Amino acid sequence: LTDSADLAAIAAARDPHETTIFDARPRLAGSVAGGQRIEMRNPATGDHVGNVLPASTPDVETALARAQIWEASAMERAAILRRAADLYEAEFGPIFALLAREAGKSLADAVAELREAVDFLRYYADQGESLTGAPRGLFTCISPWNFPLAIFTGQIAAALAAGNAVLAKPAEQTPLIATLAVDLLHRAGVPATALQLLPGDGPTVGAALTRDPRVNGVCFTGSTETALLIRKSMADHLDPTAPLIAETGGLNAMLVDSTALPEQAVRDILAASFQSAGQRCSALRCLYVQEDIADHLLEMLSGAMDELTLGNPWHLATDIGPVIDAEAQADIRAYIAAARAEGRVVKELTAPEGGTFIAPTVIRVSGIAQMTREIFGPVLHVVPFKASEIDAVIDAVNATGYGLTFGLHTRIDDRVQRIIERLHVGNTYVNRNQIGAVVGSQPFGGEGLSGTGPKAGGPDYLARFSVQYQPAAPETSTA
Ligand code: TXE
Repeated sequence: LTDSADLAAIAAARDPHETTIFDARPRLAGSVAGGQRIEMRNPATGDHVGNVLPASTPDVETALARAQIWEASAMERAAILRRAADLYEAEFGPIFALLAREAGKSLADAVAELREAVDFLRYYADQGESLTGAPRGLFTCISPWNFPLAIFTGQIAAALAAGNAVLAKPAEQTPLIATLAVDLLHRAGVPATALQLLPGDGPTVGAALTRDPRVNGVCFTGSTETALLIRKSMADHLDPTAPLIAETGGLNAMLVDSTALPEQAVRDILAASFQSAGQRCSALRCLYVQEDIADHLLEMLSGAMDELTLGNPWHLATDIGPVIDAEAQADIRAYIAAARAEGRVVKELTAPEGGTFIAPTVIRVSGIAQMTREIFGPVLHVVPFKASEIDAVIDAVNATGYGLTFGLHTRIDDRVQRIIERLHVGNTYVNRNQIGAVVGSQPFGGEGLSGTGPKAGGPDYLARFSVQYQPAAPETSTA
């Protein structure tokens, strides 16, 4: 898709949807009662994008009562998931439009996100064909707004490929994209009883779907706090063998030593910190840079940041769109203001007026401080270190308790080896951008507070969706 379709074709396919008002409502295998209708607004402009009718308590009961295990053969299920992948590709116009207008995604982000969703569908379809005799049941899939198509689809595709029935609860911020996706999956042939959609908020609809004993397993991506709540609720209400597959936050770092190629490091820092307005669990939060090159690297980074275009992600020239909503914006703004008051902001762009924008910002930290809070936006912390302090840096990274991604820029082979041995993170990237998952070739997942494993898009993931699966190794301590 990305290679063959040129930008003009993509633009033409998106444009008819520029003013379309989309509608989202529960997709149930029974009649919908619905709650209070909510208007969805474009985070870049405030424009009305669509309406959502959230699921009500009777709708949750309907979904639980009507759900049925998908009784097709593994081959038939795989064929339908592949057909869904084809439909996703064919419908890229409305998908890109919604990713921009509901989730604030730039065109580059939207293209990558559609690619990932399609890859998940095809990869799990292939794997499902060789997963024989898996005990099946009812899975609740709860997803976040930051990859409202790719993560939403990946969870559902894995659970369905393994033969389960699914109740999908999308994030409050992105029900329109979720509705479009579920409609495509149904059009491809997934039965209405095997996949039901329940838009609604986490503490009511989400919580109800993780504490009903008819649910056999939960797949969750979102904050670590919510993962812990879900785990507790499952322990109180569900069968003790019910699996929880959780993918949560990160406090990701990168180490750049004085042997790194500065142009390459700067390019990767820019993408890892600011792409998707920093709203990726894999995003770079804390850059450890060797003292003797720190000023030079920061100067280059600052120049590169000046080239970024912030604005409405609908425009093809935009690099960085808004953050997801006013609440996120206020939270990140307050954090930056506190750092500014302490004189620690070393670079800050100017945010456009109107939408929920946060300008990419660099904050200096002195001493090998250990970060404690994930700021889910385009905010990079920079910590200079001395050559003698490399082990201390890695210890600080491990001490956060999170373990999702780590970037390393160095030309010293022994150092790569030594650092990887010492680090506790799920995905390490050497001399490249911390891009996250590549389905099939670079499975994605973290340790500790970052998730339960196994890695999404990897060979062991699907087995976890077998409802009586027992992990071979002890579970990690959290989430
Ligand atoms: O996450 P929540 P939010 C991190 C990031 C961000 C923070 C909060 O730091 O700032 O989390 O984001 C549902 N029972 N990440 O508030 O609340 C909720 O409706 C059942 C990292 O969006 O965890 C949504 O569908 N479900 C991350 C989903 O959980 C509940 C991506 C995620 O929402 C629930 C997003 C409950 N009690 C945020 N409460 C990543 N790893 O990429 C909420 N939900």
